[in-house]
Amino acid sequence: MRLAGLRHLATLANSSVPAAEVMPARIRGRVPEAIWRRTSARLHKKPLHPLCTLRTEIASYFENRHPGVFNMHSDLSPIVTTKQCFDDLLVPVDHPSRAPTDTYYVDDDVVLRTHMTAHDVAFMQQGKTALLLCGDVYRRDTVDRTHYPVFHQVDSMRLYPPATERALIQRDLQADLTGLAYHLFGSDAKLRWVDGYFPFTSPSFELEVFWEGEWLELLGCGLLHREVLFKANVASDVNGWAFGLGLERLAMVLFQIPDIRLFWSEDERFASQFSSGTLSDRFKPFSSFPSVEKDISFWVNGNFHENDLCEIARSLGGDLVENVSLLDRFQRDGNISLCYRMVFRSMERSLTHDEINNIYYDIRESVATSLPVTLR
Ligand code: FA5
Ligand code: MG
Repeated sequence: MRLAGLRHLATLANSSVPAAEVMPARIRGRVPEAIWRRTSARLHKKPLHPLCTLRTEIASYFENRHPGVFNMHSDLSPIVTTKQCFDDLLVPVDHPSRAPTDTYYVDDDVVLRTHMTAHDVAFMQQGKTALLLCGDVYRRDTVDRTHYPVFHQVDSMRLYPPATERALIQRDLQADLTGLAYHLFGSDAKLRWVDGYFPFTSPSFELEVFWEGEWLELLGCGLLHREVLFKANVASDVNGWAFGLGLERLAMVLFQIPDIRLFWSEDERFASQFSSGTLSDRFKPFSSFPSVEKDISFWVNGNFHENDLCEIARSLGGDLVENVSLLDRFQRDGNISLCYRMVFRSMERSLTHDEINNIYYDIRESVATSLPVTLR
């Protein structure tokens, strides 16, 4: 009964997200409260927010290039089934991305979507032949400047008339995407295609842009796998492409935003810098406040996963946690000892040592009681 209800929620293609406060406890399931609160933030729909600006910029690029072809959907609920998120997309049952250390499970077969591609099969089943989707996606991950457990993606899919040659579809896909990259980075941008791997596309590619001395991954894409099209009830002589890109890393580069936590800042000094709502906005850091570092060392007794430590640090320290990284690892008498450094910093103010000590001791206590480790 309970699972049936959740599955129903997960399959409502256009259901909007209930605010966290009204989300029944049974639906929150195993997802931490701090993560649930993010499901109602909808930064990609917040006027003048850099993620919203980037979303509309991408939508208008496709609208200009192919008038009336792509409709953008930005209000899909992030609660999906494991079938939508993984099975329909041929992600193997033992694939690491499905593990509870990487994915937020609401229940055994209901998750917070880890990518927007989770919606593609349902739309194809409804007969849609072209899509642009934008929304928040959730992944348990490490903690640093470019990783946050919630980020945003734009995903797209297009099916072609029966018997269209696959080579032509691939050329079309790559032309649309290099065009998008030139639109975002300027017509003199340096781009390259590299081979990629996704279970749901074949062949698969990644597009990279050379930016400030580094090749940066922009997006993943490919021709939809025959088996996925079959699951979507698409005729056997119809083919198409799909792509997905992460908005935060792109926005960090384009707007010069140095830390991914800033997208969640309520500080006026952040918002006020994006008043034009165009790609020409540039972020100037309001100031850099000093960091406070705390180390935690423990013996590992069982199946320890770094993401669990990061989750505890995020849950108790919130956005004050800037980085969690392994500092030292050694082995004695067959036992493994790990030492992690946690860096705390506010984007908005100076931290006091008392404040951080309190968080630090809460983290220690939670680690000692909920992870398979013995503190040293
Ligand atoms: C996917 O999520 C695929 N669904 C993309 C796709 C769609 C491929 C359709 C083919 C066809 P990936 O896990 O690589 O792929 O993520 C896509 C983008 O999201 C990456 O290029 C990156 O920009 C961004 N991204 C991934 N992980 C994070 C993270 N933790 N924080 C911020 N951005 C991230
Ligand atoms: Mg990737």
